[in-house]
Amino acid sequence: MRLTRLTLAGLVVAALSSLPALAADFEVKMLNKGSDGSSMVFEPALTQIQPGDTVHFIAASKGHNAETIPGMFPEGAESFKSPIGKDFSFTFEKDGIYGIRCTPHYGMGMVAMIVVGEPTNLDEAKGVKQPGKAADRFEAIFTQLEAAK
Ligand SMILES: [Cu+2]
Repeated sequence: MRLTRLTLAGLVVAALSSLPALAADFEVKMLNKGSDGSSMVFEPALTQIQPGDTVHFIAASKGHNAETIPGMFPEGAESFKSPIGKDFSFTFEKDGIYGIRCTPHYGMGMVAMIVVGEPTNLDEAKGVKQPGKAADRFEAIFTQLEAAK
């Protein structure tokens, strides 16, 4: 009896561990003021996820949205542009770097990056010309991404 139970337990563990990893949820807040005092930010600026994971963009402050930056997401991936001032969720399926901007505050540097699996389009993403403060913020995010490897 005891042996049988142990065997059963072993089978259950084996079955569970062979299941694919469950999809995870992440939050990115859209804020007038970040925790470090800088204004117009997505927080965190960099989120690394796996294909099938969902990111919830939270309208913690009013007047913001989340939009994929043209040329800054993997080929074949779906682009999006969320309505201003609303929470928005997106499930990322394709590996690569997704540059995200707040449409009204792009030039003020309100940008974020979602990296799904492998950063397959790193060179293309780095090559996108960024306006104003977005250039500095993305430089910092790319540095953070390098450090996270
Ligand atoms: Cu904004």
